Amino acid sequence: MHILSAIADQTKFYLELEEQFGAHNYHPLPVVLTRGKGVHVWDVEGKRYFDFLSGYSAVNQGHCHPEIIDSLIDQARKLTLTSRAFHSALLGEYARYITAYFGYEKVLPMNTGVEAVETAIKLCRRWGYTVKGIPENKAKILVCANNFHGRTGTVISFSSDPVSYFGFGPFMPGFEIIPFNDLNALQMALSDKNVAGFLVEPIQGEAGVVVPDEGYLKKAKQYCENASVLFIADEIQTGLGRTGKLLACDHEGVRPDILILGKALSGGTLPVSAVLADDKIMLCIRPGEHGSTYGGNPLACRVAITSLEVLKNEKMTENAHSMGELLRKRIREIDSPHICAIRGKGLLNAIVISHKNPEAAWDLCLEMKERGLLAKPTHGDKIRLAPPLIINREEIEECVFIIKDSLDILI
Ligand code: IF1
Repeated sequence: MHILSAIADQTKFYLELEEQFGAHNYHPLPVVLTRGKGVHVWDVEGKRYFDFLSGYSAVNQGHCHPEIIDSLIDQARKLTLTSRAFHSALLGEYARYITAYFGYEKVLPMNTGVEAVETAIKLCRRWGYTVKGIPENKAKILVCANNFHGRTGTVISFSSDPVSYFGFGPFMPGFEIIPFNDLNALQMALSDKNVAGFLVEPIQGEAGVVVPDEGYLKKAKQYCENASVLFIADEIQTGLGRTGKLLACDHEGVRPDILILGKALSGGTLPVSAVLADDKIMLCIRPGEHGSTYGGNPLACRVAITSLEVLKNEKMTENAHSMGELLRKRIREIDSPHICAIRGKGLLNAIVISHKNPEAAWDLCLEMKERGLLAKPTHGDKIRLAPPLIINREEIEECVFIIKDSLDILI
């Protein structure tokens, strides 16, 4: 049966509406969602699915978490935005809460993830000039091949993926791409005295959930320290319990000099991101030199506090750890010739599909959708398995059955 013929009328209507009036910058699965609760979402036909993408880790706490939504609504009725021209009663409270939560002296609030990455880059450069003494405009930031840090002009300037950067030049200078998980390459690159920072995803998400060798992050941090270079962790996707620790860096006891958070900081309700650092770094930026209209707004502050509270109170990080172990164990037991790898930490996982048909991973995702599980392929052959962190044992077992049965379409 041709795939499109299986698409019901209502769904078709919305797909066409988007196709006609929306920019064509995405290629989503043909499913139109209207409702979410916990680990589930429902489409316009009323069909229920397990969400194995979790908004790319923005809904770690589960869809429409009742306490997060209560905070959102309650605060929305009181005050939503002041701009930073005035103080709000919530910014200070939030700043105290999040800095204590992660153990830093200061926070700089932004909105989207990429804005927080931009902020970290500016902060690092500024520190490089004012503290490290790098000559003006010579600061260099090391990044990793196959990185994903967002979509702005600066950030795509150091992407190694042509799909992200091609046709969008000219590009921002001042970055050097080194291989990920390669300590020798890092060591060599650090010999340049103008290096101010090393920006890294502790586990590369978009690259297909690439987990570095044990000890890589710890050694990398040491090398950076020895070279007076800031270790900047992009934990936008890996942070907030996703990998079975509060931060992915915690797996190796590494404390980044600059920590970047986003996504699940609002439990999927609105864009809330943050940059955390100690005074000696953060105070390099002075009044008027950086900011954002919405950054640190009262609604975001209130929602972020609750999102962090429920993460801790409901032990979601611990659950991500144990459910992740179970998921990988069960997937390994499937023993299909078409799953050539399962990797990940906690509930940030990917399977790699090997098949003569290059569309196999996409077809498998369509089949899983028919059977009630939503996941999305990347780079053709990888499928991310990243449900909300509140998923339980029975649900994992049920989902593994769905994946196992769906594999039958790959003959
Ligand atoms: C898209 C991927 C995930 C991120 C890290 C910064 C950002 C992201 C480590 C920027 C964003 C998203 C954005 C989304 C797809 C998605 C993604 F597949 F592209 F790689 F999650 F894995 N740092 N990741 O993962 O955050 O500005 O979007 O809030 O289509 O761009 P943002």
